[in-house]
Amino acid sequence: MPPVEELKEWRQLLLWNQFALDEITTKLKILNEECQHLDEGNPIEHIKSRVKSIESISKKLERKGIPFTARSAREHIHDMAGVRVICAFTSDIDKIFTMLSQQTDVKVKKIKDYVGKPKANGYRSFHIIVEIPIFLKGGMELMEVEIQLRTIAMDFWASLEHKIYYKFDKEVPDGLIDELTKTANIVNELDDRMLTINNRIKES
Ligand code: 0O2
Repeated sequence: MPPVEELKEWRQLLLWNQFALDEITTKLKILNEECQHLDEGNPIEHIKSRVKSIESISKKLERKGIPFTARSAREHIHDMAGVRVICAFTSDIDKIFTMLSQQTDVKVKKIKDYVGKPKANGYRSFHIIVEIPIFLKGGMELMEVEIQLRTIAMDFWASLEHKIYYKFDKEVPDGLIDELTKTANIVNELDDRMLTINNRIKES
């Protein structure tokens, strides 16, 4: 394909991913506001979103041994549109997942439950890949979005771990890895205790 045409495909793909992010973010905001209206509190503390950078897409395709084209990115990269939903309590994660997955235009394609089954380093987060429609001038397109659902405590740990990982250029000394895993356990305990407090408040 001529370079100009390929560039156009990339621009379109990134734009469509931004549209998908806009759609899913609106869905999440509506659910949060409705829960507030129904006096059920607000399950979402805040939402972050990003379209994966071209550099990051290129690295991921290279790792997978797939050619760097917009078409193969669309087919093989499932987190080009990414949303991180930060909740107060672990119970909010289930609540948001249930509400979202019940919507008729949301198809859950993949679930990675690192909350039920944390990674060896202690990483906890609930990841889903959903497919949603976006409506364009020429018709409808189905787009994938990766949604990471996690508590404030899980996010705190993951953000610091991510920084450390890059600081050491992915070669984190063993002692530090152990320390990080221990802190992940503390974070887990903190989430459990916060949930217990919240349940007690609700009961009273
Ligand atoms: P960025 O900058 O966050 O986008 P797959 O898509 O199935 O081929 P992948 O991408 O490894 O495989 O999927 P997975 O396991 O769902 O992880 C994707 C994202 O989860 C990562 O994105 C991180 O955001 C986060 N993540 C996964 N494991 C860890 C971890 O051990 N520590 C931290 N801090 N975050 C983690 P990217 O692609 O790395 O980058």
